Amino acid sequence: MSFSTHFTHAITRAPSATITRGLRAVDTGTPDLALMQAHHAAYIATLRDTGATVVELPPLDAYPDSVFVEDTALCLPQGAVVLRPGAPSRLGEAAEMAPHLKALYLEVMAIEGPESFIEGGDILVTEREILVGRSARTNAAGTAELTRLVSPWGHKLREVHTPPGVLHFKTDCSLLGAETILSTKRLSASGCFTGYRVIDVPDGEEAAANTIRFNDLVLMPAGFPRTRDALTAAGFTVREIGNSECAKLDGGMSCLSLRFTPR
Ligand code: CIR
Repeated sequence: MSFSTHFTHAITRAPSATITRGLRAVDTGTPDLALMQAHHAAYIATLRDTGATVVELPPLDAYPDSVFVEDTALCLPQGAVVLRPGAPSRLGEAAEMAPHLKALYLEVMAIEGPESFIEGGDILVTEREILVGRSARTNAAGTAELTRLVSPWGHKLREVHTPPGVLHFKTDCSLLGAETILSTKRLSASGCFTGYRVIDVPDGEEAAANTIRFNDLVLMPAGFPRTRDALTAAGFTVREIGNSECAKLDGGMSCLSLRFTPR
């Protein structure tokens, strides 16, 4: 079973009423909390449909973006690493996540800083390597510190680049299978996925690039029929989840969970 696509556990955090103050690159309207909660419930139910255990954490009003738990930690088969979000308003979210990882994992390490910043949205774990996209949130020191921590576990890191103007590396790509990546053309054109099988997101549906492969399902945002049809034709079992409210805050399928098999 591939450790990069198959998991026994996920952690999610309920959206807070303060989500209306969440970070966004462009203001396209205030997120509707009730609709976001409904989408979040559908997301969790879909993770559970695969047989996984989902740990649902309560809302954190002090951190408007804390529903996007992916940015707080990197979960690997050998242990977890608590990250250091580069957005100042999100830095404290990582410490809030640490005890929940310690409850499930034998080994939990942490990026210490003070100059290192790295968010989970910039980290794509594949079966053979960990790609880290340099971005406005993730710097070279963060990548170097992560490399020092996970190399003893046998992981190879490769630094790549998040396209300009794109929040996170994984805003534009996702792992669909051990050797298969879904990517926007603007990202795959950089050559960073040479050696993988790449499925390009159809033009105009770039916002569908952030999906998650979770056990036998691919969860993707609703409203991108050509991407859905391409994934279905490629043999994936797709579930569409409403993402209109998280999209207003530049969030998508991967941001909403940590996915792992603890040890
Ligand atoms: C932020 O700007 O940090 C949030 N509004 C969105 C975070 C999305 N997280 C992710 O892609 N992993």
